[in-house]
Amino acid sequence: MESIGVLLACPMNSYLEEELTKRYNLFRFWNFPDRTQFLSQHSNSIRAVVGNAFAGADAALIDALPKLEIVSSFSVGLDKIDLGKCKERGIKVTNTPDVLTDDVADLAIGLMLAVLRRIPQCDLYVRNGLWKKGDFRLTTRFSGKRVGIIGLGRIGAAVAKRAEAFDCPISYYSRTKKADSNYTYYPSVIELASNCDILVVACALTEETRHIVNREVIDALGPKGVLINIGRGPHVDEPELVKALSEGRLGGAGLDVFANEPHVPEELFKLDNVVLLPHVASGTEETRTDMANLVIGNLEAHFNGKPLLTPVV
Ligand code: 8YV
Repeated sequence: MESIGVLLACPMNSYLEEELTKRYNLFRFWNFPDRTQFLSQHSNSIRAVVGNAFAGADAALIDALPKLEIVSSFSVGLDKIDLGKCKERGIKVTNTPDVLTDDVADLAIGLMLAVLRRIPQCDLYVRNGLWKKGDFRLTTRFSGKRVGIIGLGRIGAAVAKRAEAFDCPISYYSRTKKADSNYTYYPSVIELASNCDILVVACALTEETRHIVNREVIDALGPKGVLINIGRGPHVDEPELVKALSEGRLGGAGLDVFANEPHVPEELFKLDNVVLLPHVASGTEETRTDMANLVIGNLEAHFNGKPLLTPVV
């Protein structure tokens, strides 16, 4: 399959890159600063794009690749891919569901504990020698807190399962009530936020869910409430979040994702009630290898005329 051209949208995983290089004629998009020139030279040989949460295949890129057959994403999220355009053109799309669910849900619980029990601050307290001067201040219990989840898909359900083990009552918002769930359903995010202590964003990013956490929702969560975002930055109105945290209208936040990664609003650095992570929820050796194997498996299935492993479109 040496002659099949595959475009890797941005650097994402060295094992994936090696395996793709063994199998395909791999173009690393970031090595070509003049993209117009690159596309005019190579567009006819590219039959697959591999993207991730940061760079995928937008309408312009799809339009520029007349031979594109498949977009295989190294992510479960599909927000960087123009799915409508892919459908129109008959381009297949795959992602990496399931393999990352446990890690992302683990990290969501980690963020809840980190924010409420102030784990990063405690660590700094010891490192900075402050313990010798006195005990760390009291924090807030996590067990038993009411956890509200936006989006009860694979990841949302895995967060719920873990939070249940901490005796947390679970409620959720989704477009429709899940017939097979015993958790409390709220038909609006405002109602969910008004009735929980910790609000978790775990839904897909679409036009409907962009800014699903807005000022009203933040105010409904309130000065004792905590927001956990393991979805996408644009799920949250970030300037409103920063304002609410700074003004004490929101109790705290644990954020793995931001509106304009890797840029994080600097106002957040000064705040003691936030824990900030560099989009690492799926970032374990084990999961990233599984994700890479899914990307490769999907490409191989496609180019060998076999059923895709995790088709989206
Ligand atoms: C990754 C993600 O951080 O799966 C997703 O949607 O956001 C993450 O797993 C990313 O795609 C890895 O580069």
